[in-house]
Amino acid sequence: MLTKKSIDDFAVFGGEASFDQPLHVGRPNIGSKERLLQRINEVVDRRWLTNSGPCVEEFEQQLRQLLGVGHCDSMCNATDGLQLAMRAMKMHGEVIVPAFTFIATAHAVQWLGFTPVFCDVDPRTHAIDPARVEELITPRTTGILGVHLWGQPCDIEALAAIASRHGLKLLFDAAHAFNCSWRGRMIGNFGDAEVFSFHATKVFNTFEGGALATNNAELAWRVRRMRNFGFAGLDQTDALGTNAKMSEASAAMGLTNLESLQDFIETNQRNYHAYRRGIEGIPGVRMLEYDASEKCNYQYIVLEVEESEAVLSRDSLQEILWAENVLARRYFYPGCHRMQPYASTMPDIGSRLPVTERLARRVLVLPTGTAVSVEQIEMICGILRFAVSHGGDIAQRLGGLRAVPQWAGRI
Ligand code: T4K
Repeated sequence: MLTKKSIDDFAVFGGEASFDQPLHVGRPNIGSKERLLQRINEVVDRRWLTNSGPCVEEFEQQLRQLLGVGHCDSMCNATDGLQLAMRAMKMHGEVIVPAFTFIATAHAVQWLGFTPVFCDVDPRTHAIDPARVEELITPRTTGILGVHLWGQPCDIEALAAIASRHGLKLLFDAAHAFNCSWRGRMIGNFGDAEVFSFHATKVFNTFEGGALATNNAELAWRVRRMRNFGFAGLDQTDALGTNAKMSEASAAMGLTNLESLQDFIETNQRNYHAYRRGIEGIPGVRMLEYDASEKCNYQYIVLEVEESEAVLSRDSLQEILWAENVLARRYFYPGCHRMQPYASTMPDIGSRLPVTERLARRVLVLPTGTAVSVEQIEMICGILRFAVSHGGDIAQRLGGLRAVPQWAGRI
């Protein structure tokens, strides 16, 4: 129950915070601690800690089954998985990526010495806009790297058609899309390959980790070798490789969390509906809706704030929430193109990325997952509703707070 009666009660103005502990976006979901510790015990007893041990083998087999895909190879994280995929697919030159994504997508391309070419996104889904992709293709383009942002599949059909028309490779960054589907088929089966993240903050985690899924046997074979320094036998490498292997401890976490995956998703779904009820009708605040006819992990609660209607900006709402101990995040502000090294090498690119620029100003992501209860969500929504209903006064006071010089309290 929201106890705030006037705007003086907001923590940002000196009132008591609504939560005594911080609520994080991306608090890890963790399955049975007993099962995990039992598995770790077995790992230690076996003295087989990494390099395709039995936990990794079993984990990969379960992933293949869950996704209905031919090959699914674990990785130490998704960033390395993306790099391995691009190298194994023989991409080079320019790779088209959305500008509105986590920076890892762009950095993976740049790290390989290729050029990420930033593409604008669809204002409705926030995913790479196929209509814009085609305009960016040059003779140097070798691939498209789409991102299933927030777990919503890209326009896979349109991207596949463009890739095939221009002879380009098609890779998907599926970091957010584990256990999601497109037209009834699991993500992991599309493009030349798809890469998942199992980072601690994802719906399903292996501490750090990821996986590359593909139905291309030859590509999978190349990736598996590259993942282990390029070894083709005990004493020989047959190509340049790196170390992108998952450890047995991470796979033990993966096996344990797979047993609870459906519980995590049900909790996320419950939270999503609680947020929908709580956000509905707040002027200027819109929540991203997932397609109920597809499998979805509901891991991200994504708001868009229209300042002219809410009277408060997204940043003001974030400031209010943080003071209340709700650590809402401005993912993916300010857009990859405005982060280094890209901001220096392509300083004027923002003008052709209007949707990215707009979303980077408007999007706010709220806490969910097994660490957040429905009561807490109702409280968060209550804070937002109360703040927006006093938007004018709050904006004025926040403006006043910022106008006070740093030294003012000290004299
Ligand atoms: N592609 C996309 C589209 C991605 O979103 C990501 C990763 C990648 C590729 C690359 O995947 P990996 O190589 O990581 O497998 C976090 C994650 O570090 C990052 O993995 C994730 N995307 C991104 C969306 O979120 P930050 O910079 O926001 O992390 P941080 O440290 O601020 O943590 C977020 C919140 O989670 C904090 O409030 C604290 C909380 N937290 C975090 C950790 C690690 C916990 O409560 N416990 C924890 O153990 O990037």
